[in-house]
Amino acid sequence: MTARTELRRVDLRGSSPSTAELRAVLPRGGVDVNSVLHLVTPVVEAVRERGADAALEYSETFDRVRPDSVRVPAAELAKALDQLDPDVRAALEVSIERSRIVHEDQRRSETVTTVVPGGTVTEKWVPVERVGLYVPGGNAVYPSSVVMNVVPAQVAGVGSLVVASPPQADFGGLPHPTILAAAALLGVDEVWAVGGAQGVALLTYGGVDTDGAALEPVDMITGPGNIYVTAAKRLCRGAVGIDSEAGPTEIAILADHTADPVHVAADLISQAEHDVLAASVLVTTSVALADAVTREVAERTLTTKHSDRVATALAGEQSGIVLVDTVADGIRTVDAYAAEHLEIQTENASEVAGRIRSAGAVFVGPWSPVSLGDYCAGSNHVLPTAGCARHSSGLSVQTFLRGIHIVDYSRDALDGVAKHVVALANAEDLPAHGDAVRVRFESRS
Ligand code: HSO
Ligand code: ZN
Repeated sequence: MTARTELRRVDLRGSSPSTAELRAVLPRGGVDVNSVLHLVTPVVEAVRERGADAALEYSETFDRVRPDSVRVPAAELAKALDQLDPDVRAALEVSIERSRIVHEDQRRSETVTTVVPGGTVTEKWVPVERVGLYVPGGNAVYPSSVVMNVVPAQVAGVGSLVVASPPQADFGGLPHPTILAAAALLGVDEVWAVGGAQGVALLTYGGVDTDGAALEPVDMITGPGNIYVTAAKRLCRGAVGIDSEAGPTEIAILADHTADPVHVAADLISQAEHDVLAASVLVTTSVALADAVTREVAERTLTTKHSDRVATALAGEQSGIVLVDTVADGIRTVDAYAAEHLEIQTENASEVAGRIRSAGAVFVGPWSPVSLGDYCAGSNHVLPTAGCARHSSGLSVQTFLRGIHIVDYSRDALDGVAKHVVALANAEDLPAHGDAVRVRFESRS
């Protein structure tokens, strides 16, 4: 069955809404992660108490397959890489290479600040020791996401990496072969066949594999997943670090009369293809463009492969066309929306892009579609969704680094500031803090 699609319109022309009003009227969906916490809590608890045995039982229930072991044998990784389609391998190699170039430029170097003579604060950057990268299975088999998670972690210097992905009944209880091949191509040799909430819990608490080998817990988990995975990450946060919570994907396009409606329609559809909850939003100054995009989208939705999914996503309350008076109003609108992906299809696109304050990633002009960024731009495609771009960034080398301040003051440097430390300590009614400075300068007899 194929459905016709009509993007709903929000007409903001002639009004000047505040940021809060904009957030209220702009299309936006959302998933209620809290609503599944009660289902996920017992899974996390069972894995915390009984480790891999419990995780394997849940795999049997939810994935309908029980892998022989959690750890995927090295021979299976090699075999998957061997059998990988050569075109896909070549494309992954380009994706990895471009991603490495960009992420290598994100490396942080130590800074030493001399605050006063004899008083320095050094900031050094230390990679997280052990990271678990969650890779979904099911419909969404994304080797590109393996690249986007692994590359920044490797560039940051993370010493120990494990990829976890659900066992697939169709592949004898192993994760999808393309995921295994991507891991092998990236030089990741530790892959676990475990997914869902039980996968997140096993990464967090560790366990013992069927052959008695240790499944060591990780310090941090990154990577997208469904609502249960996200709920499990929320529950395990603290025991492990997590990246931001990934919601359904979003594309916003800020366009004027110069935009090509075919490009705009194709790009709106491209991200709607991910999920019935995906959001595709066009913000435009041009009614003629809005009309042309509406026609194009309806036509293309009929023939695109995942027609029903796309139609549902585009007809959903999270998608639509927003009409604004000027490009400046459009900038205010997309800033309030804070899209995961924002395309700028206007006159002077790079100048407009330079004025954007909130977006996970910005794609400038007619030759930088989001699909390029999904695979081969060199940028990262793990980006903040649901308006989190107002306060968060996408995955980067920084995600996997911890900054540590090293405070090193001499006697004179401490003496020079001692009275201020004592004054602030007294103001906070913490006199022992002041004493800890004062005793150092008192003569003891
Ligand atoms: N657009 C998705 C990433 C992706 N696209 C993976 C294709 N494969 C979220 O940024
Ligand atoms: Zn995508």
